[in-house]
Amino acid sequence: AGGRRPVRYARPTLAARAARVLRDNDTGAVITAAPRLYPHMWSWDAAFIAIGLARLDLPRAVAELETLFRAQWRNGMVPHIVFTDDDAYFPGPDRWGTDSAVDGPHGVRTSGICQPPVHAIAVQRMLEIARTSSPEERAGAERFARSIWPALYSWHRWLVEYRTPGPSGLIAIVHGWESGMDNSPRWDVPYAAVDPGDELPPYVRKDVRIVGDASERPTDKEYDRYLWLIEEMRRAGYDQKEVVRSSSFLVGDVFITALFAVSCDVLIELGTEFGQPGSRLADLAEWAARARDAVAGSCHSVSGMARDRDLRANRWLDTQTIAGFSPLLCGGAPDEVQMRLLSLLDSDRWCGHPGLLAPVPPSVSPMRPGFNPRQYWRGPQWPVVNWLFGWAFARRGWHERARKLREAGLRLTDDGAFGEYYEPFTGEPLGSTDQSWTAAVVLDWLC
Ligand code: 2M8
Repeated sequence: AGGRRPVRYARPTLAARAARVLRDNDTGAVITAAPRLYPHMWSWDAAFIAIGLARLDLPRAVAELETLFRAQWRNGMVPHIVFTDDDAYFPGPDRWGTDSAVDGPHGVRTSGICQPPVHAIAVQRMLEIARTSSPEERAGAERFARSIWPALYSWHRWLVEYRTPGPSGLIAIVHGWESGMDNSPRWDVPYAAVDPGDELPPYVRKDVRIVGDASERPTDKEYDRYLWLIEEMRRAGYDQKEVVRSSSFLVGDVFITALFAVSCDVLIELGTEFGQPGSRLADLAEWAARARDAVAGSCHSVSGMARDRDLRANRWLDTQTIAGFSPLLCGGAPDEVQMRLLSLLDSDRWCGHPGLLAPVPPSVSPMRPGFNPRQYWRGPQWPVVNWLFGWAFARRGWHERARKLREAGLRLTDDGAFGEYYEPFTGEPLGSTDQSWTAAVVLDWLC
């Protein structure tokens, strides 16, 4: 622990190392999210992994997303974990208890919640990459985009049908894990109302045995709440309507809503190109517009930052984190709000903080009380999040900003450790090393 970073790899070596991480994490069936800590397939990790793999082996990238979508639930949900038979991760499939869920998939074991909808973005990126390659790769990617489109559409429809409960129009999550930012301070207030009581079946964490320093992971108290929410869902038989009605955690997630809006746009582009039904394209346009309005409508009148909404307590959550910049991902906020967000992002409260090793936006502002530079989603920098902002900025035509984020991301990751997350001041890799999605975004930046 602690530390300077002696090594800086030159780009070709860094690319070779990133490729090796993806190869080494390949079990043959799936590419695990990380070698020891996460020995299964995670939903949004798989999307980023497919982007990185598209540079190395397009058929393998296609297979990865096909594996994920084979586990899609019959109601359309794409589950957040597709389990391998490795039992080194907790909670595994037995604890989730989804085998008897009415809408569960056949022949695979999965968790019972979802993760951010970035899959359409991955498919489009794979297509772009394949188009710079051979005619066979190009044809393969087009075949794939066409064949997966209906499944992507039904995944988006599920989010609208089951997860847009309130008048805010924000997409709701029923577990912090669905946000992908597990223990972000975004969720502290709603989690405070989650009371595990004394009915929580006993359990033993495995993550803290793998990550040497347990303080880089969520606390036991947080885990009790995570596990209690699973218990509630189990009791509801994973019936989505019932889960949304009864879960003690129900929060409109502005970051997911922004990603959903832009992913709907991407699906429209793909669907238009591949001749998908007009009625479905119209649905997507309507969903995108609604989601964008919801994101814009969440912005704080003074700071401009977008906010999550606690749908149980009916109030905005003012905690400022990286998710506050969500309108920059999808657009739709008034120009003046957008300008304010961009200058805030550049300021010393975020990317311009003089102490940062690289100007990558941290998960929480280093100036915020409670910022913790080593603890998971409470301060460290996450290369994938940086990739998402860079991708969105390029899409919005902000090429110079996109280039800067890419350079910053490469500066952060040129130690070649492919950390799950990084200490912003020293650049120390934290959590797992050889994390697949970190290797994948580095590959995308380098090519
Ligand atoms: C982390 O989440 C899992 C639970 O889903 C965990 O801590 O056990 C998050 O960083 C999440 O965003 C990520 O998808 C997952 C695998 O990399 O790890």
